[in-house]
Amino acid sequence: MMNQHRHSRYQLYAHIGSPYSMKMRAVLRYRRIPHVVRDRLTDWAKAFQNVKVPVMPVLEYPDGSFQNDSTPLILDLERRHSGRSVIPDRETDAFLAALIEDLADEWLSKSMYTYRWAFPEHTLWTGRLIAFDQLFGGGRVEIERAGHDFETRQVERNQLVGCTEANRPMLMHIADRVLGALEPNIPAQPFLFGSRPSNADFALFGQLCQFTLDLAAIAPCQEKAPYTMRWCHHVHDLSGYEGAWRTDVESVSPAVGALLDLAGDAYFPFLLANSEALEAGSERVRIEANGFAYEGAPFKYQGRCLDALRRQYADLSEGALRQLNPVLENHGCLAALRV
Ligand SMILES: N[C@@H](CCC(=O)N[C@@H](CS)C(=O)NCC(=O)O)C(=O)O
Repeated sequence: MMNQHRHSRYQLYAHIGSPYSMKMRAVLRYRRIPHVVRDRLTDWAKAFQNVKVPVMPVLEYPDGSFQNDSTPLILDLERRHSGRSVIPDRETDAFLAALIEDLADEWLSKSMYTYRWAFPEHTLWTGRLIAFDQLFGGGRVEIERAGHDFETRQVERNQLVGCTEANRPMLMHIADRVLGALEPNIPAQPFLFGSRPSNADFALFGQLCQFTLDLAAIAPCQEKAPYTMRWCHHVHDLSGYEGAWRTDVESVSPAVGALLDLAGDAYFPFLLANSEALEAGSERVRIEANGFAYEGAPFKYQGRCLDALRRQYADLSEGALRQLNPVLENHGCLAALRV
């Protein structure tokens, strides 16, 4: 949608407590794409009027048009700006990065939401701090009133997004698996596909950087994964960082295999069950994995995620498929991608 306003820079409507906002801000900073960040509630109202689905972040382009949804936004920025690309140059790595980006955005996000909104002893604290971010002024009374309203709304959504008491063990397991995949590897190799950050690294970072903010997450995550938590503070601003994609003699980070195992064990079963429920018109999705269960409502958006991954898989070259198929098979990801 066009707008009369013209800016020389991108405007990112975003906030600190939004994982996808932090993902986009980190990509813009790393890529050195000139932008400003608009993080007040009053700014968002304008941004939300200009997009179909009112979710954060929203990016206003220099020509005055607006878009949101971080995954396609990152790809669009790749088309518009050269240099410091975040999509791995190897076709096989680019596919794995897209898969891991999806896992972070759609599955790790449920752990993030649970840590934030499903521990009742902490939600008032979080609501107030997010209201402070949104208002940044106006006084304590106003912040605490707004914080209470925000907390109430977000806690009510726990049921909808699957962050229930019954799902908590599974959602804590997902967070532990991701931290367990990254922590032993980050000190030697901070990124997944070489010494350079990819869309997958930024997506993981978006969710994980929230674990540095929320009371329920801080202590256990710092204890289990101190380097990964510290890594988040670096990834917030990699504007001065230089790295390279791996060479032919270097392998991907061992974290990639561990993340693919999680995708094979639980994320693909969830995506398949979700798509089946959508097709059958059923109101429940239920999976079991690694001794844990997850049950929730189906989502059309995640149905489209599976379709997009399958399309990307179907578009791979013969050479890429020869290399990737045994890897995907090994980690339990192949069957869901082949249709
Ligand atoms: N797929 C979107 C997801 C964006 C999203 O869910 N944003 C959250 C905040 S992090 C949101 O705005 N939720 C709606 C709400 O809070 O009303 C993306 O990658 O950008």
